[in-house]
Amino acid sequence: MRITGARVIVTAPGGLNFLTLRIDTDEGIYGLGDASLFGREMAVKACLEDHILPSLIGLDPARIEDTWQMLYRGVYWRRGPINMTCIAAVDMALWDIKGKALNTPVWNLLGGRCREGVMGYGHASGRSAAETLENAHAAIESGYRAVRIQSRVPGIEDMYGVPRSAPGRDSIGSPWTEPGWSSAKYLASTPGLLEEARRQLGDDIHLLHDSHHRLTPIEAGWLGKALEGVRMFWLEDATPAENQASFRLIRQHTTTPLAVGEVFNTVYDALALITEQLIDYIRTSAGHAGGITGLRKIAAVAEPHNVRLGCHGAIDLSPITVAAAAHVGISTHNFAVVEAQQHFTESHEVIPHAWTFADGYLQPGDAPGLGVDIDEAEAARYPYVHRYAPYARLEDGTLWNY
Ligand code: CS2
Ligand code: MG
Repeated sequence: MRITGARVIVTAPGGLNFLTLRIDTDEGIYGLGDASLFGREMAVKACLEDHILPSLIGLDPARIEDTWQMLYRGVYWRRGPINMTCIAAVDMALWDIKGKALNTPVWNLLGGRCREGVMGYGHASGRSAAETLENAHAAIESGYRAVRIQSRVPGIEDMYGVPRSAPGRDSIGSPWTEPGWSSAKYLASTPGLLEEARRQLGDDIHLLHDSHHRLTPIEAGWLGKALEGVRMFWLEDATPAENQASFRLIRQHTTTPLAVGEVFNTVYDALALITEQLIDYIRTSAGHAGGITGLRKIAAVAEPHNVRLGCHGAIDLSPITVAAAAHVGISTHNFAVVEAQQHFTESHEVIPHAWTFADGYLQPGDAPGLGVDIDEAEAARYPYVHRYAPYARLEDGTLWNY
């Protein structure tokens, strides 16, 4: 079998941009990969079309590891979100082709099932603690056993860390500013929110929370310590993690489990965090960390260090990345949970898939390959939307971590 063609399909169901890579072969089998990268998707498209896809023509699609190494080591400028998202898309498409050619689901090629289902966590957000907890109850009634609790901070106008489309303040066309962030106000209200969530939701529900990079390491240590009585499943992105040593400081102050890594794209971004057991969950996704191959490399390093995968899965990652998470999740021992935020209906129509989510668990399905497709007529109904993630600023106007 040989690769004969490759192209990128851009679509924006629900206003969120998905890039889908399709790789075609001389035996009529094609594979799909997710190349979405919120806010930088056109850079990924250019990198694929101008630099990577031409180099794939004529290659044997069965040589997944060799192709991955060619695109990783063979390119002088290694790592980075754009490069690794390109590699991710190619990798997912090649695994899809291999499964289709062998008429078996990718999870079977990865070693078969090692669990009955992949636990997913839902989002419960709101403009107040009461509204957030109402949504948490609703998420649990819909079947989730794990819920991320995230509320607007009293005294701060905007919700943090969730794409917002308030009329006139939307991110379409130019960056918008999320003003007035105050970690003091956030720290004053968050322990109470999560204590109330535990009181209302009981001990059997896994509670997660995302600080979304907003805290300093010592503030993160304080918050983790304040939450120990809540017994969180995890506290996510407590502080920006470029300086991995920051987590040594946090670890000294708290036993609250820590999750980090949705913005990481190789194992090297988290090597100290993993090998020194400074975190408990690594959040890298197949879509941004080099695909299924990249994710399995991270999982292999993480396993002996008691770190488990908790893949990023917000709705700006396409249903194809959800499929990859399901295949890796069902067949990888140290996989704990996947973010299973509900996609827009139109996203499922554009990208039909064999994976299902019910009663809190994701199932990859038994379709050959990744069990995904793209309806290009549907995709054409949702043209690209030039949109940005917001800029966060402190009360004094200082530019802060989004
Ligand atoms: C968040 C994401 O889901 C999460 O954990 O951090 O919503 C994140 O803000 C977006 O995926 C960024 O594109
Ligand atoms: Mg997050």
